[in-house]
Amino acid sequence: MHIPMKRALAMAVGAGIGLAAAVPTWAAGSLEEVMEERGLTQKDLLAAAKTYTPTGGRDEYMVFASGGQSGQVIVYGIPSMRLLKYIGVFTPEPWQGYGFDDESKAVMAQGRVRGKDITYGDTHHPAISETKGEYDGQYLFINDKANPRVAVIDLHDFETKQMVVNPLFKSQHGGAFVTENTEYVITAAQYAAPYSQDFVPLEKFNEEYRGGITYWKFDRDKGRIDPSASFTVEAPPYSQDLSDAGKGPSHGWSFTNSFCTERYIGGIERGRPPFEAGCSSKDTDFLHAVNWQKAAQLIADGKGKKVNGADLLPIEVAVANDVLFLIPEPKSPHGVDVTPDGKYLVVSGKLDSHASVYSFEKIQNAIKNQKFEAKDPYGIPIIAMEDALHTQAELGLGPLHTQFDSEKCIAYTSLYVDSMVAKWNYCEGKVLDKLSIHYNIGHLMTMEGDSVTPDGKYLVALNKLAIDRFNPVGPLHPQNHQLIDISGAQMQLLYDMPLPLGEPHYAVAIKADKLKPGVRYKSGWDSRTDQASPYRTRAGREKTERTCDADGNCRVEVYGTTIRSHITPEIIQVQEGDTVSIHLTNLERAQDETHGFAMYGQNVQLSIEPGKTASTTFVADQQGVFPYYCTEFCSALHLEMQGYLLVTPKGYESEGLVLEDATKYSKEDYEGQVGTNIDTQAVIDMVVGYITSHNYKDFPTVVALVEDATDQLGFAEEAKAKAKAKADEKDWQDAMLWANQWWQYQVKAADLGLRAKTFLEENGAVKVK
Ligand code: K7E
Ligand code: CUA
Repeated sequence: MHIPMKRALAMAVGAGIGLAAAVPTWAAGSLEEVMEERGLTQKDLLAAAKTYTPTGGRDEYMVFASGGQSGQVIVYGIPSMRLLKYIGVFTPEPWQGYGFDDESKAVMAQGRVRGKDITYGDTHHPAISETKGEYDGQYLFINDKANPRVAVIDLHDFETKQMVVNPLFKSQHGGAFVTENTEYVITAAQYAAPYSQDFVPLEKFNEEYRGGITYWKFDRDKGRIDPSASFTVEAPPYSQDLSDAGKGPSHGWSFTNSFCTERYIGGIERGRPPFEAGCSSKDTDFLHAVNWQKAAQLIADGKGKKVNGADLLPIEVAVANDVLFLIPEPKSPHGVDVTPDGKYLVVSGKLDSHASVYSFEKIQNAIKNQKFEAKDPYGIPIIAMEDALHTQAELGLGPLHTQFDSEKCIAYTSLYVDSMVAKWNYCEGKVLDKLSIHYNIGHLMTMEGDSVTPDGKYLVALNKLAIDRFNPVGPLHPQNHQLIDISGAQMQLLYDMPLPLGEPHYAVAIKADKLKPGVRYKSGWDSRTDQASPYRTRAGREKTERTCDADGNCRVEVYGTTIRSHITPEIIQVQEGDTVSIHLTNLERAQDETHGFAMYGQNVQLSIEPGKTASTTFVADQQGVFPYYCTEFCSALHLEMQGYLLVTPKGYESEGLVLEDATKYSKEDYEGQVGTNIDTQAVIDMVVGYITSHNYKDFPTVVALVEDATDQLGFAEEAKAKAKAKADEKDWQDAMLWANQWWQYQVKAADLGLRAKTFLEENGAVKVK
């Protein structure tokens, strides 16, 4: 029954896998013909040439985009705009076992709010960790607006490692923004609320509702936020919005916008004008400037107070120590962005057609001279706008966010109402170019645009609406990321990418070669704690343990393994009512040989990447038969990667039945199989001969494949010994089955060997003497 597979394998090897050199036959039409047929212009072709990435090609930049209401992070490449990954963050992501395995459930449990599981997030602003203001590619942070949380993603494996819940806020939009060396991750409250968890009437809004800005201490050695070393600077109940950290000369400071400084509290149902009127009646709101370095010192000196167990720097203390200042900013501001040199801050008011450029130096002079125009109702000094302003530029309608170019003084600002991007000079306040986008741009992003040395090159417009850009898919449209070439004097639109996930809000792009993700875990690794798993299991050490307490509550612990193409154990028998934990270690070392684990009726789905140990725990509360299997098509015998959980009724007694195979094998079957195995070995030897006669050690990919193939051949030897032993006993049934298992390992080794050989052929390996 294995003949076709065997033949195919032998033929493929015999032909030396010549397929790679074949020329595709569909490319018959000339460029002109294709252009005419598809109605393409020269400009389209140029755009295509700038984005098209041939098979095997890599992108220059990697983008981490917020998945908005999906609670995820989306990873894609630039310039190809090819999607690479969704990272489960605040939302379960079954493909990754996220929110299903015990290890990631423990991460999600850190994000509980008032004891409740929150299984979605409203992600807004991703931030890459920085060293001296440069993206270092180690960590990614992202906030949840709806529930005031921040998540830490390790870019070593692109997995979410931690969630922290803000102990004071009830929403948190302005985050995550990192300081120059990722000392802190900054988040700001949005909708003011009492710090207390108790009911406080809206009538006490001015006195008891508060905003704030939180500085989450990041412990780089541990790769985790340390809540005990984090603190919040108290702020009035203005709706704090986006923030940015100072850099260079302004390092040590941070800046946070606000809106609704009217402190309007709505109430249409009480006959009052609505929020949107009451929150936009003044011509200016307040930019908050915070000396966080001094704030941290004050907290360390014990000048703060504990609220809900967290360190808070009260407004009075902040004001008395020159930590907190306000500066008027025009109308309903949204973005605040510090320029790469750290000298200026660009602020845009949604209801103002200008972008306002504030000078950090002027702000500092005003503070030094104690030159304030007034104090706000909470006693915070207000620096007059004209004392802080460097310049203003009339950009267009609805300016929101600003990003920077590699060229000095050049910035790009999104115009929400106009649906345009404005390129302008913020030193001189002069508009240089404008480009229409589709439609209603929110954030925009240049390559490494938040760092001290932006690369420019490309810009992505993160649009709120797609409307008519794509084939219709019902009332809920995809999002639209538009790629724009900004390398020339004039911006050129290159590509529209539909994103079928939540509203993107913000994205960050890093030079791809700064990322150094691993391809496997150390064997038996808990990827969420980044430590060896207490449940790690080695080959041959698989076991199932059942223990019961005095009350007769029983636990079954299964220590299992997965490797192509079997799950050990293949039969798990428990009793109705048992709590069952299954811990599986993927023994593979080969790149991309992930195994999954899904089970009927128990909401179980694991993703076990090479080296990982993942666990699932459930109560087997109903008797029955529950098949389980691997969910990744990992080898030719993937479908056979299966097993049974048998949940017996309480007190079940075995009837003493014997497991019997439905197919019987003879001595001839055994000898036939052994013959095949010997032929297969000849094929393997040939491939090995090819590999070892070339400089394969110069290719790490091939070295890894060879290691894995060597493992498989080791298993083949073990199976061969078992087959021989059974043959000596004249147990032809088991001898045949072990001989077949021996062959299965050979096939896997041959598959790996062929992959290695093809790689060598395609990558110019040379013969060694
Ligand atoms: Cu959508 Cu930065 Cu949350 Cu602006 S935010 S658009
Ligand atoms: Cu492992 Cu399919």
